[in-house]
Amino acid sequence: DEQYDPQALQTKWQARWEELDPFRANEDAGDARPRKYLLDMFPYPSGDLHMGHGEVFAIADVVARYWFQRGYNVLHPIGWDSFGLPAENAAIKRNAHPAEWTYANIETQATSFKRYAISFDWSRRLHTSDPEYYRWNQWLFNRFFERGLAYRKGGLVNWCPKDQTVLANEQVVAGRCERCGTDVVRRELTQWYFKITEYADRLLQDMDQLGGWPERILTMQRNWIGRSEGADVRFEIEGRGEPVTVYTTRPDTLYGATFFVVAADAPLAEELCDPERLPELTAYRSQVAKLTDIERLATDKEKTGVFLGRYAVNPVNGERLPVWAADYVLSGYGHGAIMAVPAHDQRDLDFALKFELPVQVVVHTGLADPGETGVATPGEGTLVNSGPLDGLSKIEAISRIIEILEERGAGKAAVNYRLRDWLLSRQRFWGTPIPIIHCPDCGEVPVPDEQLPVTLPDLRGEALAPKGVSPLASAADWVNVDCPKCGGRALRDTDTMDTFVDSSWYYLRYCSPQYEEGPFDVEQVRRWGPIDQYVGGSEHAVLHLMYSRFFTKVLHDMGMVDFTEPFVRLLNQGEVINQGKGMSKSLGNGVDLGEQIDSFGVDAVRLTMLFAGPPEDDIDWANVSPAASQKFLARAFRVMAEAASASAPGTDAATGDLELRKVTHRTIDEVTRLVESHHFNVAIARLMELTTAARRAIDSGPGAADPAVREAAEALAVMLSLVTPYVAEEGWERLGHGPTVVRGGWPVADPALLVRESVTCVVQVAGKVRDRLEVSPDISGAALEELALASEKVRTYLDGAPRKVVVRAPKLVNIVP
Ligand code: ANZ
Ligand code: ZN
Repeated sequence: DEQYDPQALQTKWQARWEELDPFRANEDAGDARPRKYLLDMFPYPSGDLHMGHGEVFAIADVVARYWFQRGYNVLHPIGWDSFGLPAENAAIKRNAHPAEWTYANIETQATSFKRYAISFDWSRRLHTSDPEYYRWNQWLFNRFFERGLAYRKGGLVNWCPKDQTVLANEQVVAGRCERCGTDVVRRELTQWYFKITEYADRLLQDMDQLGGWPERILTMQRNWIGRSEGADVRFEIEGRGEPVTVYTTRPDTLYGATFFVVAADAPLAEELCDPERLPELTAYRSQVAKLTDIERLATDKEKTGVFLGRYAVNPVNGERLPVWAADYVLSGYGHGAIMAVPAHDQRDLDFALKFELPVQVVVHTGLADPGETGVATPGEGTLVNSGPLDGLSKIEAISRIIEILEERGAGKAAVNYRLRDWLLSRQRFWGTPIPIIHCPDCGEVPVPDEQLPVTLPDLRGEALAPKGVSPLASAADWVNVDCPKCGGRALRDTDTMDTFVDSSWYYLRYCSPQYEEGPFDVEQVRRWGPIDQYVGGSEHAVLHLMYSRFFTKVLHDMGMVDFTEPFVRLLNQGEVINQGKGMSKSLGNGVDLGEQIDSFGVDAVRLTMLFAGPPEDDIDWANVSPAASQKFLARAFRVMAEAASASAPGTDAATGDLELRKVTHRTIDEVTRLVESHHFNVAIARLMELTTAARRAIDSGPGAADPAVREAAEALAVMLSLVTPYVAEEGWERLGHGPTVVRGGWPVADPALLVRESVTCVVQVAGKVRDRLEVSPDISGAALEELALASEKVRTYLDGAPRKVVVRAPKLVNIVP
């Protein structure tokens, strides 16, 4: 028979799919099929597709193709997240426009996606850098602005000196720019923000809808939101009319406060400072300005600070607390000031020991005196030296002190969040212009909806180089406009939006990508949303995945979507690494997806990606063998081809070889469950076993013409089509079906063929039979041992871990207690 020729199959079937367009979603309301919406995180067009893309899109494609086979009306769209810095840097280097590089790369990736056989509905393709798309970023910005959810404020922001732009907190990783790794500095700027903090509680609460998300991501989001409960306590400041409020999670320790600290960079520090000490404070502040929040909070950092020459008054005992300015208190957190309790807070203790401030124990924990050991005791205990709180436990003392503070009007229970508002402005060119006009008389005036989009001016090359202000500022005739309200001379806002705005709602646009009356057709989103399965990297845990959830909630409040969470299930794929390390130019261990495909064919590369392990695990390309995958595919191809030429479609399988039929139906049954639970690697192993069984039946069993062989080959074609669509299409066509295997129909296992013999295993404890287990004849020793030790009957005879377990699979387990 013919040889398996992957490249020939690719040429043939890619052209067929182009013609047949088999992956179109049907948006008609009259289509009664149940719908499924599958989404891959859309790519950034940084060049051609890389190995990471090869993995994530292969994973998602299995799910999509499974749903096609099951008869769903599937939405599986693709687009590009095409605004961003790299395009701009490339344009500066080549003296070109960022659009040239961007759209050329998009075409390259689109071509590669088609070859890679991903089941996209190409008619819904979108690019966020198209004015037809970013127009709606601006429209949404206007809605947020109207609702008070977009606002401008001055303050210290994270600044990347290399990219010459601000960064959101989420984009600062261990004090460095997430994109280029440069140390981030702090800068005072007036910037646009989205008020995500207003949604902090709902972002937490709605996590109970996210049972289909990895626990790890939920934990990261929970920590990022950082909700804590405690109290706001008001301290009078000597010589100042207004009290200063502090936030504390330990109001029970109020009697142990021995000093008071304000954030060095907060305006309050300057205001409270004794004029004589002002030069010292000013010098200190310039030092602090160089540090990021993370550095400032680091527990091992040497404590620094300046005494301001003032005193705060403890509201419960009237004690005078010296007021200091220090960097370990952050201006953007709580109220930017704290009561310091050195006995029970390590940072306060480090500070107290350095500056010789008193340490007062107020919670007796049974541990040694922190003033002597230098180790604070933050744990549970009994209150001492605390007047009315003495003898109470920590929890009791917290409620009691809050009552006392409330009675005196000196404080109240309070909740605090670590989450900050989303800093939106970027001083870069290749993004969505913020649709605001600054008028000297009317202030911030949104560009009226009917004048959107505000398109980017035509700048290229050097004009785009980072200058610390947005390149848009240099386009004079773009910047100078008439105020939409009063008609007077006014200026456009020259910042562009963080590109995470683009990706916060793209999944809604896919439901009606050409819609012109709004960002999306509400009716279509009602039909398709929310997304049944989202697939993408965990690097977006607190960025994209938090912002999208926030946008969805705002849109829900606007009455535009009827759900509050966008992604019902989330799958985070692992990384593709090589020789145990991430691929990089400097390590010289990069593997090129295109080259792998040229050498082994698309099917073999996809199979290798999916067979390497569970989708969540990293794949070390040094440990896998696309050549072996190709060999398997050649075997599967021959089984299908030989069955095809030996029998005609429609033969009655019931008359076929029973042994092979059992294998086929067991495989269908297991693969169905394995695909649904995303155990794709195990599903592939089962398909390999089925191929071997069919081969054996052809060579040394009933022969290729047996109806059971055809049945096996047809099931193989459909199941393989999820992973290796080219060889599956060819097999399916040869077996006499068509025009495509995409909707060939998922095979159904016959329950009568699933009964599997079992054997009885005897479990003995200390030589006496205590239980009997029905197990599969080919159970592994380890699995059998686990089963035996889990038996309730056995466990009543065990006291702790057994001393020894002897396993003779499948018939005997002997436990020595
Ligand atoms: C007194 C105290 C005593 C505190 C004690 C802790 C232990 P979370 O849980 O993260 O919300 N804090 C408050 N505002 C701060 C700021 N702007 N910068 C740095 N630290 C600040 O932490 C709340 C605790 O962090 C607060 O409770 C406060 O210290 C500190 F035995 O107040 B605590
Ligand atoms: Zn005006």
